[in-house]
Parts: sequence; C-alpha cells; structure tokens
Amino acid sequence: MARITSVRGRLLYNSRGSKTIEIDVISDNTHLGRVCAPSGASVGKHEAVSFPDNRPEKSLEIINANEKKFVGLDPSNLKLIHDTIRTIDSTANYSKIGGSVAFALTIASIDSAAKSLRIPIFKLLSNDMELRFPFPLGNILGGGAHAGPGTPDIQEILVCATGSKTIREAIEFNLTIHKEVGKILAKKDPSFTNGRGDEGGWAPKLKNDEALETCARACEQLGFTLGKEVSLGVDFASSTQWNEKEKKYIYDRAGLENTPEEQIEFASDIIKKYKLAYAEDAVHEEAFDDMAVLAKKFPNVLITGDDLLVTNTEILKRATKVKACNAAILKVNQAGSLYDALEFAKEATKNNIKIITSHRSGESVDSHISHIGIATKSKMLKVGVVGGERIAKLNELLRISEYDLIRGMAEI
Ligand code: 2PG
Ligand code: MG
Repeated sequence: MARITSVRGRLLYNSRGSKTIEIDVISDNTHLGRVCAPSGASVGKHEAVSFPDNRPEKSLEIINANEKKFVGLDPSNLKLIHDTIRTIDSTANYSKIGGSVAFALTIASIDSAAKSLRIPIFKLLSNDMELRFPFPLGNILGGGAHAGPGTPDIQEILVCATGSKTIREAIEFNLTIHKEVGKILAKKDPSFTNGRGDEGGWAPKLKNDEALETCARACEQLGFTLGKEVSLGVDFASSTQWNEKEKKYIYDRAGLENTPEEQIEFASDIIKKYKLAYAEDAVHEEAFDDMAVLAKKFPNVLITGDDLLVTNTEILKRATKVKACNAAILKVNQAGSLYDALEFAKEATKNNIKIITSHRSGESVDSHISHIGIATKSKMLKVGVVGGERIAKLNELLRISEYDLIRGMAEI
C-alpha cells in the first residue's frame, strides 16, 4: 500500500485569471497527484467557500503548516484524508481552510493513489463493471454572470448529443453545433466580434428568445431534429435574476419582470418550445416548491438543481422530500471534499435523482472530473464545448475510451 510522503500547495491562476490554489500529493516519493481548484461566478448561497476571507494565500499557509498530518496516510483512503482535513476545519462550509483546499487535497490524493496502483482514477473510485460514458453537455451561447452587457440574461444555452451511440460522436456533434451557431451569428451581425463568455459559449448581443432561436436553427440547419439526435438545455441560473425584496425575477437585459408563477410559465414555455432535455435552476435557489411544480410537469426533462442543492447532502434530502427535482448537479468544490461529493452522489442515486457532474466557470486544465463523472454514473458531464480548459475534460473522455472498460453511453 502506498503512503503519502509529501503535500505541497502553490498559488496559480484559473481560466478567468483569478488566483487559486494547486496541491501536489506525492506518495512513496514517486507518484504525483496534482490538482488545481476551480471556482464559480454564479455561486450558491450555501456552497463551500473557496478561500477563507477570499484569500488563497491563507489557504496556502494552512496547508503547508499541516503537511505532517497527511504524511504517512494511505492516499486511496478517501475517508481518512477527508477526516484529517476535518481535524483542521470542522465548519460546515470549510470557511477556515477553504473548500478549494478540501477539493484539491482529496482529488490529488486519489490521483496519486491511482498512479501508484497503475489504474485510471474512475476505476479506483468505482468497482462497478457497468460504467458508461456520461453525455457531454456544453455551453454554446450564453450571458448572465458569465458574459458582459447586451448578452442574454439566461446564463447558458447548452447542447447535448442525446442520440449519440459513441463518446466521440457526442463530442463532435457538440463541436459542430457550436461552430454553426458562430456562423449564424456572424451572418446575422457583421459587427459580431466572435466574443465568447467564460465557458467558451458565444456571447452575442441578443435577447433570450433570439439566442434560443439561433441555437435551435443551428441544430436544424445541420439536419438534426431537436430532441432526437441532439437536444438543447438551459441553465437559467435564476438566483441571479431573483430579487428577494421585490419577490420577482428581474431580467434587466430583456426588460422583463416575472412573479414566481410567471417564472414557472416562462421556463415551461422555453422547455416546450425548444424541446429541452435539460433545465437547470429554472427558479431561484430557495424555491423548492416551484421546482417541484416543474419536476411534476416535465418528468422526461432533467429538471436539475445546481444553486438549489449546492452538492450538499442535507439540502438534497430536503429537496427529495418535496420532489423538487429529478436531477442534480455535482460540483465537488461546492461540497468541499471529494468524499462529501461522493456521499451526495450516493444519496442522489438512492433517491433516483440523476447526476450531472459539472465544471465551474473559472476552471483549470485538469480533467479529473471526467473520471468522477464516470464513477458516479453521471448521465451528463457538463464541461463546455471549446476552450483549452473545457476541451481538456472532453479529450480525457476520449483517452478513457481506449481502455475498453466502459460500455457505451449512459441511459438518460
Ligand atoms: C453553473 C456554473 C457552471 P459557475 O452555474 O452551472 O456552468 O457556473 O461555475 O459560475 O457557478
Ligand atoms: Mg448552474
């Protein structure tokens, strides 16, 4: 059995150019596990904080001061690594050391352990013989907190090749559609600068409905039927629009104000009109009952909670009680440690809630989440379509396909 021989942190930058932390875990002086923590722009109220007092430097100090606690541990013992982190920070939201440390340290340990055992990470995380590829779900056009003024209020319009039989085809279809959307935008507005948002989706000056129309047209122009070979999805990221004081969703850019009832109608119309396979955070993060209305109305659409659940097992338990959603985003850094996130996945699976493992808008070029998506039997892997830090995750899926250990695509 391997033993951790050193743990070291360093300050680096994420894809948005913000400072973050990377942690190296070395086992037996040989096997390097290395993970750089991502971070979000549309952050849920109840998610783990990235850094204490927003200072990555403080996280770094703490990790370096506590290295000895990890030296000698078995890097594959995720629970032990997690419990050791908890001896340093027992706060619910990792406010003392930062969720980024919990994220990077636990995944780097598993990375190191997998290398020592010469097996891929997904194999170390799951003994299941029936693993499948999650469908890549990627941002083709967006706005909201991920792009500047003039772009749609809706944060993300996503595409997923729901009819594909192979992971390569699923990736290629997403790439082709992303390109086609770019062509339509350039034709429509010769002054379009090819601007893209934080996750690589196009960021044009368009209203929500024009943006959705453009994406639907791109799919149809390529000969796809929506809901068949490919499907659209939307991350409404509705907490961004929710005004607690006025109890309304305020869409500044579209000049629209929705009461909670109107918001349900607004989302329902979009789901129906564009035959969405996927609808994330269609209402704000505390509107469990409103989400439940949508989940009941659209049993065949992935009515997904992101900010609503923040990869938190206790919140998920509350949500399942009222049947608030049928799918859940899994972002390890929302939970904190990989152990926390896998507990969340267990609870979701137990309750028939489908898992969608997801990137953050501020990412690194790491690709561990591709393995986590497979091991948690995620139906989709939300990792974007283009951009180095997004493609890294998709390319890892293609490398994984060489092992011949995965039996085709997930059943959605
Ligand atoms: C989201 C994510 C990722 P962020 O809202 O789902 O797409 O964005 O990382 O900014 O929270
Ligand atoms: Mg989201």
